[in-house]
Amino acid sequence: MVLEKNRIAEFNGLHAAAHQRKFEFLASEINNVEDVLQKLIDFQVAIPSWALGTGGTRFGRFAGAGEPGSLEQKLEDVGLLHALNQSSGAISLHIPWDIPENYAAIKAQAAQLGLQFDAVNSNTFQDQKDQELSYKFGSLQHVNKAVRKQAIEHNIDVIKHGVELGSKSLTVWLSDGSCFPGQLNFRKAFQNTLESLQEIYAALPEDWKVFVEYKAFEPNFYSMTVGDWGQSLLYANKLGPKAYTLVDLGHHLPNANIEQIVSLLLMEGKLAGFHFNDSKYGDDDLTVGSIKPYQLFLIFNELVEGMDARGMDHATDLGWMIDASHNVKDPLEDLLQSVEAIMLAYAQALTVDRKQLNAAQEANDVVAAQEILQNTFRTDLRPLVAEARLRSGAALYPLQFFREQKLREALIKERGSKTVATGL
Ligand SMILES: [Mn+2]
Repeated sequence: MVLEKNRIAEFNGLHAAAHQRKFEFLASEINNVEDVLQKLIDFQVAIPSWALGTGGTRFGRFAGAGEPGSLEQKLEDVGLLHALNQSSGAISLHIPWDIPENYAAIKAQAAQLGLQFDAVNSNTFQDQKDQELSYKFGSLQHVNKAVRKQAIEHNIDVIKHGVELGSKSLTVWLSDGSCFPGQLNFRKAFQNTLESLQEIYAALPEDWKVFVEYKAFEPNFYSMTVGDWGQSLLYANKLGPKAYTLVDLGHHLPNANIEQIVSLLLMEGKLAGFHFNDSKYGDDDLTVGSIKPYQLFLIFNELVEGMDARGMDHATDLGWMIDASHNVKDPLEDLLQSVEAIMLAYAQALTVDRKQLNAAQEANDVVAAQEILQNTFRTDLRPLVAEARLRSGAALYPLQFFREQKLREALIKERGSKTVATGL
């Protein structure tokens, strides 16, 4: 489904006057508002190919209607999101769920929709139909060298797909670990994993990066071989300058101070980027900002501070991606909400008075420091984010547009009500 530009312009016209009043009031309160707007316009969040269908749990899956049934339709969906918010200009593919049959055609379609190919993702957490050896007891860590070799070759194969598409990074998330004490020799598992990663690293093209993602638990419940940021950083440091640590918000133990982790990884020049989601208990795959919006703001606050300290470009120097997929919402509506939450937290972080905050920190003025952060967090910046969308040709209110214009209904008409997207 292609969205005609004039439909968005018409919608924006209806809401322009009310928006303008709110924006002008807000703009008068913000220093360097034009600079902030440009940063919001430049910022893009990648959409993973597996988030476009309704997610499931191990108990069941309740597929929605009009879900994309092919890679082409997944690109269409991300193109639709991008047309609505102009902030979703990239797609992240999962191999082997989304192997292109024709690279040139897929690249042409993406270009037409204004989309880039973000990091490619390997999969050694499940066995594929025609796979020779099983990953039941791990992949890159496996005690059997032949299994490790198969997993290494898969990762190198994923890099080759990425090269064809114009991706520049490989994300490795391992489900490797153990479920019971005594099952694994931790040191040997680490060494095997490191050696496997070294072989994958050696296959990276010159201008590529590898992101080592960590997760505290699940599917293994006693130990994970890349279980936290310390372990990931160990691998990244041992691998070399093209290896980085990737932070997935849902992959921590409860109450972990993620903003501090982010700050220190940035300081070390080893932060790859983000997988955004939210959770109440652990890896719940919920909509970004739906449970802990203040934490999201505090993370962005450290990101902006840390990136500025290193002279980094917010839009291009880290990888930004949503990684969430759950059971009960329309996936496109969910993604619109997630991108909005990310843009809002980023806008808040951009408007923190850093001079004042720094002065409060230097003076041990704890109360003032808290006031500065919370004043910013409690300021409603939604008109600022909407203005950035307006200026980039997106819809002032993407979710409202999606519903009023009955876009899901149009997709169901086109694709049918019994389509199931590949993925989790
Ligand atoms: Mn992730």
